[in-house]
Amino acid sequence: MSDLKARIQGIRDAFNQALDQVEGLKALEELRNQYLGRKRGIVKDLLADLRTVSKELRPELGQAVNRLKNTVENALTEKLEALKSGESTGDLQRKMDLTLPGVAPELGSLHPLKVVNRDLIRIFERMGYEVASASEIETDFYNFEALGLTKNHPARDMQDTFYVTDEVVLRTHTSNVQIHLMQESKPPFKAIMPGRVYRKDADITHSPMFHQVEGLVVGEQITFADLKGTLEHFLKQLFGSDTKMRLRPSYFPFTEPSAEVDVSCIMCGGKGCRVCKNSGWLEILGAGMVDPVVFKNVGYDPEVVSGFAFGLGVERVAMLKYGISDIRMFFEDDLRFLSQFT
Ligand code: 2NL
Repeated sequence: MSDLKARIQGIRDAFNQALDQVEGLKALEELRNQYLGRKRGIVKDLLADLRTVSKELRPELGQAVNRLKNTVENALTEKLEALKSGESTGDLQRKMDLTLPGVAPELGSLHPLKVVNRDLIRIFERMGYEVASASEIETDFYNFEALGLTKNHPARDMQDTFYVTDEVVLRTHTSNVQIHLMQESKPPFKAIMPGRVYRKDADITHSPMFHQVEGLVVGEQITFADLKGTLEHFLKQLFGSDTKMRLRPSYFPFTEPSAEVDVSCIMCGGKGCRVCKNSGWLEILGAGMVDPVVFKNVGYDPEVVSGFAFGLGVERVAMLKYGISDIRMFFEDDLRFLSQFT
């Protein structure tokens, strides 16, 4: 009797020792067969030997053999799990070379219009201008009437307006912002108005939605010389200090006098090339002294205050700066185009 008990303890010790030495799944499978195998497993043999034990001792020894069987089964299962997880990290370590350089994530970049818009705003902010904005959907009054563009004014034909209702339009310029600003504040001030504007027009240089930056300076004794000096400084900042400026007389319904502002060609420096059509000059801005009618419409006394205003198209500047020939490229979200501006 104690004979069998001692054998059970001996088997338990031997199993534990053997299990400690198992290093792979194959060796574990062999150990399982050795102890729990159906035919000649050590534990099976023990159960068979139980039959030779007396009836009185059988229950006690039977329980001992069962406990051994459970211990062996549990230990084998535990070891199997341990080996499996160990094996998978082993696989990973083999497949992953931690000394390889990493893969850099693809970074996005700013849209070219955003870059130009930001540069324009910065130049004016450094001159002390504030940045103003207002709604892109505007009443007829703020988009036209207050600017002196009365209902039957011939200049309304200059702009192909998108109408929402008879009295509400998609703004055709950012000048609506100037009207709101003048109504809300007292001179002197200087401000720029960047934003989206809309006109019924579409070809390689016109988009039904485009971006404008307009500027407005109002105070006592603001002169045409201020306009000239400001714009010359602005254009040198934008295109480089060698840039030359030239003014040509022009017409805008809300300024008098008005001027078209050219810069020496940024491609050839003024010698003449394909971009400037051999003229040496590029048209870049429209500007002028604010018409007294506009001041009257916002409750300013044109005998006391004067001012200048200007406007430019952001797309046009970006097309010239980057040599882009078709305005529609800005709005197609083609990565082959956009990724060139990183
Ligand atoms: C252009 C020309 C211009 C203005 C915009 C303006 C606004 C007010 C009063 C007077 Cl409220 N003027 N804006 C003046 C001259 C030219 O834009 O070619 N834009 C793309």
